[in-house]
Amino acid sequence: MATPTTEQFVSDVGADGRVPDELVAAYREHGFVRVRGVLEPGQVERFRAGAQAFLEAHRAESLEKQGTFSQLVNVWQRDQTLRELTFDPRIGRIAEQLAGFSLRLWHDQMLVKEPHNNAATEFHQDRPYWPHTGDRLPLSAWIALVDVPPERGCMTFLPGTQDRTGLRPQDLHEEDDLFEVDPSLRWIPRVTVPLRAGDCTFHSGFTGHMALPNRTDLARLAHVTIYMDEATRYSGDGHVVTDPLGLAAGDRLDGDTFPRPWA
Ligand code: AKG
Repeated sequence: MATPTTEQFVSDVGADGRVPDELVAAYREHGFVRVRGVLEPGQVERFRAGAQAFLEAHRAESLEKQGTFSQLVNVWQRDQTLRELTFDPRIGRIAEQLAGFSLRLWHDQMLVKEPHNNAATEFHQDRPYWPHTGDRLPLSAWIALVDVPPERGCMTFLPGTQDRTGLRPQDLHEEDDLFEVDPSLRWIPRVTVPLRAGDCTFHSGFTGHMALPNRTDLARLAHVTIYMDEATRYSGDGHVVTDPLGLAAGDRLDGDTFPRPWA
């Protein structure tokens, strides 16, 4: 597979709220794309202010404690402004267009690389962490609420790795872990994708990716909405989102906890 060119994996949203067929084809081939301007400037300002206020109030509850990022999960359940962002119908419909099937919300998360955190999020796949079964390829919308150049911690992707299923979960604090799990991934050309505020990347749950350290004075504010196949069932494995729900293995992940407000 050839390394994708910028024209192949970057696009604006059309007037009809859809992305071009070529971008859908690029997502299916490479496992990630960048969509410019999914949020209008006024929305960026409002959601950024909402994210900053939520972070100030809840930073201490971060799931991640090692300084890679402040990680606040399912903010949509606790903040009306951020709920509007997670439920954004335009972003949800683009996710369904890319996936090619109906999606539910798995969870959202605010991922903030604090100023000068100087720690990368190391290469990993997302789906091995999740207690899912019976599903087709899930995907995440990683929405930039500030400009995210490489020095502020944008993401780097391993194109075409969305077909590497079945690997054990990889440690996102260990630089080499993904490559120890699958040494063939080490030599794949890497694509680094800077984002302007209001842009987002979509990446599949199996696409290998990392995020660079934040070496700037400004916090890297990202809001990630994670979508799963509507037919996804619970595998029975532990996860912070499903642990409190009293589910049995094989139950469908649906209902109000896993909504599809863009439908
Ligand atoms: C993800 O959204 O799947 C990530 O791994 C993001 C990592 C980061 O933003 O530091």
